[in-house]
Amino acid sequence: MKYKEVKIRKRSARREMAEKLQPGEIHGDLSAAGFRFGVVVSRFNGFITERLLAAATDALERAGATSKDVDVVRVPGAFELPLVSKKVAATGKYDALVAIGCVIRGETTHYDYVCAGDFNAACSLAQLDTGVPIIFCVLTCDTLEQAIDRAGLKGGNKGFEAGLAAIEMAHLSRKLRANPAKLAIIRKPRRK
Ligand code: INI
Repeated sequence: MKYKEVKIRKRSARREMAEKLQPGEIHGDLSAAGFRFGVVVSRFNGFITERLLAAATDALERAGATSKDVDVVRVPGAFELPLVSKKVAATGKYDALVAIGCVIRGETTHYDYVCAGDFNAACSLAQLDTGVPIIFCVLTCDTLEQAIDRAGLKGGNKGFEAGLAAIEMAHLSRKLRANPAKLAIIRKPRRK
């Protein structure tokens, strides 16, 4: 057998193996039963945030959550979302949170100051610190029309998507829960 032919056969065998490989898959289901959710909602731009909240709780309810499984916590504005979300997550009562807000660029520069607080990064940090998934459902829009589109009109409702994401992440987190015994081994100090 010629060298070139051997090479081609090897390559096609490798490709065949790759095609046959059926990797195990870990994913979050979309059933909310047996989980607890916290929804932190900003009062600012309430016309929008209330619609996002209604859609998020609708998603949770349709997936099997009951009233006792969902708590709503209200904050003044988007700027307050990270701190309060972190505090709510740290209670250990919830499997996932949804942080809801709406920032609209207005005529003043206040929008820029609110965004400069980088509540997106702060919410990310809060979920990494607490280990509780925090779904970021903050609309950042140039106009009220854009916000309305994303809160139930042309752009669908981002609150509903956030509710579904919270359910999926609650499942996934439970599946990937760390084994304390294994963590203790990893953290064991090295012998000198
Ligand atoms: N809060 C919002 O949630 N959205 C906005 O568009 C907004 N703007 O543009 O001012 C806003 N400001 C309030 C801010 O979030 C705080 O609540 C306030 O600054 C007190 O800390």
